[in-house]
Order: sequence, then structure tokens, then C-alpha cells
Amino acid sequence: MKVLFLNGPNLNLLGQREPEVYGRETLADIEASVRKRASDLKVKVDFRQSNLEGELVDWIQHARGQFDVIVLNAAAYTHTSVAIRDAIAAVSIPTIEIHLSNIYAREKFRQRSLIAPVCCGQISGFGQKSYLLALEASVYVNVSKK
Ligand code: CA2
Repeated sequence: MKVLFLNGPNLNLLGQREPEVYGRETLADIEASVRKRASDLKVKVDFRQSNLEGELVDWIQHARGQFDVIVLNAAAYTHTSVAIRDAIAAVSIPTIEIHLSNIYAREKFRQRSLIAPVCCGQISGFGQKSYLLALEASVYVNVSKK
């Protein structure tokens, strides 16, 4: 089983700014903890970050036939990107939306996700553990689709 983790804009800054909102771990720390758990679960993981909407769209499109599940923290594009939503809808790979923070406890503009309706589920508010919960959810989703 192969899971593609995609991270959107500014997540490369994790651990450097706003630790009260996003925690002290860097994206590399999160990737390391995901890889450790994935190896226990015998899951293969690809972990990427981009600040570019089009690059995220390309990665989603090219995931067809390569990955069983996509885990997506689209960051600010969650609230704005019709292009990412359309790519998820088109690719037919179960996609799990994740967030470090609880987007429903934040500003009004973060409380709306354009991608949620085309994802199979959402995990929001558990800090870096959102990524590990999404890994577990990926295994569940992959088993239930067979
Ligand atoms: O809670 C999440 O995971 C978010 O996807 C993070 C996004 C935000 O736009 C979403 O509403 C919720 C922001 C990622 C930017 O991360 C930063 C990290 C350090 C300093 C500044 C931004």
C-alpha cells in the first residue's frame, strides 16, 4: 500500500513561526514520525510540500495508478482552491483532508473547506498527530475499499 502525503503553502515554515498555533515541530520532524509509523504498518510513504497550487494539482493528477490513498494538508488552498478540489474529484483516489489546527475554532474564512466535499474524511485539530491519525485512517480506507 502506498500513501501520498501532500502539504500546501507555508507548511515549510513549521516550527519557525507561530508555534502557539502550529506547534514546535518542523515538517521534517512530522515526516520522520510518519515514516517511522508507516514502516511498522508496512505502508510506503511519499511526503511532499509545495507553495504552488499548480504543482499540487499536478501531483494529485499524477498519483493515479501510483498511490492508494492521498493525505492532503492543502493549508490556505483548503479555503480557496477550486483547482485542487477538481483535481481530487477527477483522480478517483480516496483523499483524506488534514489540518494541524482545528479550522472550525478559528477565523470564519478558515471554517469553510472547498475540498471537504470531495474527500472521504477530515482530521483537524490534533497538531502533528493529525498526520499519524491520517496514516491510520489511510489503512482503514484502503481495506474498506476492497
Ligand atoms: O491547521 C492547518 O494545518 C492549516 O492547514 C494550516 C494553514 C492554514 O492556512 C489553514 O487554515 C489551516 C497554514 C499553514 C502555514 O503554516 C505556517 C507555519 C508557520 C508559520 C506560519 C505559517
